[in-house]
Amino acid sequence: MWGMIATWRMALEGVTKGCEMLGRGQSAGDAVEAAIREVEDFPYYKSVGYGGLPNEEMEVELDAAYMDGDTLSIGAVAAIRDYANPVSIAKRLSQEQVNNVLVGEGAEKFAHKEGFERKNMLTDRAKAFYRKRKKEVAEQELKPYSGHDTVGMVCLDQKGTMTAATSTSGLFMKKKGRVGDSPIAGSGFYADSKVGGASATGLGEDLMKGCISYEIVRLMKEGLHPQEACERAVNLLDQELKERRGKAGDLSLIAMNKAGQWGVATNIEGFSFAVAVEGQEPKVYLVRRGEDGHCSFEEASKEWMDDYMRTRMAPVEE
Ligand code: SD4
Repeated sequence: MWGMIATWRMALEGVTKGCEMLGRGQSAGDAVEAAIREVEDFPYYKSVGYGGLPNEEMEVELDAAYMDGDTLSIGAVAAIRDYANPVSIAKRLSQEQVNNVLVGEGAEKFAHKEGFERKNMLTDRAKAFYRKRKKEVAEQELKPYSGHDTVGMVCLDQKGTMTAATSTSGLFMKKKGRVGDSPIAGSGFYADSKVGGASATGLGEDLMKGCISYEIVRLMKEGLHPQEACERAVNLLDQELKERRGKAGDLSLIAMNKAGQWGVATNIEGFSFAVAVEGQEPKVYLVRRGEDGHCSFEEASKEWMDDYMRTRMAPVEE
């Protein structure tokens, strides 16, 4: 059995590519990296890689991570600028004994020495979004961009190896140096080939409060199906945050276990994800959260898919 699950519709092309690799018997490490690179390279996704939205100072600072569920090796970069594929740098860092997580200039130096592709990641389109946002309510509370798009993936290969990886430009207009959950092990991602993996998207500051990806893997280890594990973890964190802080940020999670069973949960409207397992084509689903906190999903219609691309690629009205 092999499979792959990822946050948001935008992961579909990457998941498709990754699954072709998995079907040919390639490793979960290579498949997840190739899948995330696909998303990083596409200029119209505003929260990942090239074309990602800038921070307060109009710089694109990216976070990314990679985890190997066999060895539990982790690699991550945070607030890295001017590199095309942060996920590949993270994967490379996971092979080191120490210095696995590098930030800012240190991460850039490492990437330069290792010969990774440099690229100015700030597009004219992202600049236009920046100017537009500046004009809008200046003191608006910082939250994930609507239809926000951090990519997080969990992958299972034919040999039973599981990996997880993430890539994001984080929150639009974040402070320089701000780091979200995506490069933080246990919060934005976690993978253990003996159990399964999980990955998150949403408000990093709140996702971190529950170490939520680890929590889901822990629940799967206790025997819960990925769907149950995701719902329990998301609902509990949502409830705790509301109780203790009066509100909860966006929390959306995907997970897969070592048998290729998968699950998702969210506390928002409009969360989508892409998934494929051996014998099942990659598809995009939309999640609906019921009153009882139970999440159901249905395949995205052709109209929805077309509309998604149309809005992503529409000119930016300043
Ligand atoms: C962050 N979790 O940096 C990310 C943002 C995100 O879709 O998921 N956007 O907090």
